[in-house]
Amino acid sequence: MLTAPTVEGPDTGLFRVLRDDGSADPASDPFLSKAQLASMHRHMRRLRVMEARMVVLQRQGRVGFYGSCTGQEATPIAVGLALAPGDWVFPALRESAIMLVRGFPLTSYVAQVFGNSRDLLKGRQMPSHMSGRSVNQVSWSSCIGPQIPQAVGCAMAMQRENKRNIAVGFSGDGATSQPDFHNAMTFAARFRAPCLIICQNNHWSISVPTAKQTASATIAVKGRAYGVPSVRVDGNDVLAVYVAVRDAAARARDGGGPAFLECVTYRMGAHSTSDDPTRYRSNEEVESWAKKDPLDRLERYLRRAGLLDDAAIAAMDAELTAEIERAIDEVEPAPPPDRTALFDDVYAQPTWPLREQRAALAQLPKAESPH
Ligand SMILES: Cc1ncc(C[n+]2csc(CCOP(=O)(O)OP(=O)(O)O)c2C)c(N)n1
Repeated sequence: MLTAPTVEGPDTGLFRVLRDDGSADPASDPFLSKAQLASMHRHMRRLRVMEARMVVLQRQGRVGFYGSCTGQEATPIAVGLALAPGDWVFPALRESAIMLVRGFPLTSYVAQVFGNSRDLLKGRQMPSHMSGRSVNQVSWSSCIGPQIPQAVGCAMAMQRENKRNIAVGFSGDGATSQPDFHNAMTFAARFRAPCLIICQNNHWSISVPTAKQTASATIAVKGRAYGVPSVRVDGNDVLAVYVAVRDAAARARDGGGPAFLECVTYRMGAHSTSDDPTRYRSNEEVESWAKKDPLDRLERYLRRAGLLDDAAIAAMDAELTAEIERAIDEVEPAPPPDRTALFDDVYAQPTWPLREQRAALAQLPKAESPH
């Protein structure tokens, strides 16, 4: 009676488009136009260059913290390109850049990292926990998990309003061991919510390897019991993630219900600037994943197709670096947020105790407050 489940399916395989030699599998190739491929590549490269710069700013003491997604760029970029305006994004820890793909200004993004008066969030969130009303993206939840049921709830609300939009909720592999993941799956399936739940399996939850926190054969099989169609995707293959998200999103929009994608990838850098990964993982492991780098994979494909060469990459990097430096130069000198902004946005109508406290704070001599 008791045997391990062996049924093979899309949740135990690995969906790929890009082959190791840089060719694309014609059976799954989305045949994007040259302009679409160029945009995809530019976004990936911009994210890589920008995050390297943000980590340096933290090391120089100019910003307090940064959490990068280096090595995992394929999923945020593919998702950003596959979504429609009006769709909602509930990120986990490494999907902030979807905002940039969907038109959020780089200067506002960088200002959030500085947390000064140019920051739309008024310096209230930790760096990297950006959100953007203009692009329907909520903040990282530092608490692991709650964004997944929130995405499902948002999808259910849009379903009731007969909208054709979807919500995407992200998790890491670690977050799939949290109760919130399972609550979200139950509700998503039962109510056929128009949502995608996407797990970026980067093999580590800070210092805990995936194998030490789940006995599931894959993360994607976790969708089976809930009745959520689930696909295991090569998360370092930007074309594969794009196809999987595009198809699942179209199905959800048409009333076909939710989907669960496991994007298999690797966090090349530290968990955040507060972490030292050399304490818990081997150089050999990191080097083996470096060979599967998502940016290299796309560039191999573009070079083979005659769409990219060394000179184009060098010119692009110079342009992107200049763009990022301009954004930093523009926002870094801004003063801190006004201290009384602390009381903004707490209630639609501030209560009298808050009004009094705000006035009292404004009276304090500047030297007595940190700002
Ligand atoms: C509820 C909760 N428990 C623990 C933590 C501490 N913590 C922060 S990030 C993290 C690991 C998350 O791992 P995963 O979901 O795999 O995402 P990744 O960081 O790998 O992208 C943990 C345990 C937290 N923030 N919230």
